Amino acid sequence: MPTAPKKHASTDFLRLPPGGVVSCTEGWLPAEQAAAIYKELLESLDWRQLPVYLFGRWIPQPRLTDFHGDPGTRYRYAGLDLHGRGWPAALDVLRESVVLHTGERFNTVLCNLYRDGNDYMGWHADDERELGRDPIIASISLGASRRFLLRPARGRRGERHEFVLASGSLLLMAGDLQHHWQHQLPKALRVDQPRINLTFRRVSG
Ligand SMILES: O=C(O)CCC(=O)C(=O)O
Repeated sequence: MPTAPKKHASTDFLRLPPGGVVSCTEGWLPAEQAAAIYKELLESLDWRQLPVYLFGRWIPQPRLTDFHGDPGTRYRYAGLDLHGRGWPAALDVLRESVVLHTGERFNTVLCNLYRDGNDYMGWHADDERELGRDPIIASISLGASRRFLLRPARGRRGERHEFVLASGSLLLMAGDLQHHWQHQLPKALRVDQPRINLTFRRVSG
């Protein structure tokens, strides 16, 4: 049985060995702005439940997704082949803000809609080739608060860690985190409201 994760304050900075970094900033977007963007994206994005290829079979993703990026960008994971075709205005404004905040020139965003606490994302690392060796990932949360967990990747030792991601928070993952740690957004059966997550990534090739 894994031990209980170490809980972190919603504004915290973590170093996860050997060279990973996670930071969480609650209230990065003011509450009113987060609520307005949440409503706009919920209503305007093209939310779909796409099938993914995992463990040798095609299964519906346990959440809805949409993808945007600069024309010509391409992101592939779990059998999906996603192409950037430009930016809806609301996402472009957020992109500019995270670029200014981090200095990273993000050119895509993967949008996740968890309709309620039954929707989730399983353990994984963002380690696709097009993200490069040590990607910076900027993740904005909107809507219902959900738990976000980190654990050492297979073959490594260490504690589990937990953040609660509230609406308007910004989570950053950087350094070599994606090589040595995995993350997930578990089910939360008491949550009956939707949550949107936007993960800005820089892809090449
Ligand atoms: O919804 C979240 O906060 C997690 C998203 C995530 O892990 C991903 O897009 O890779």
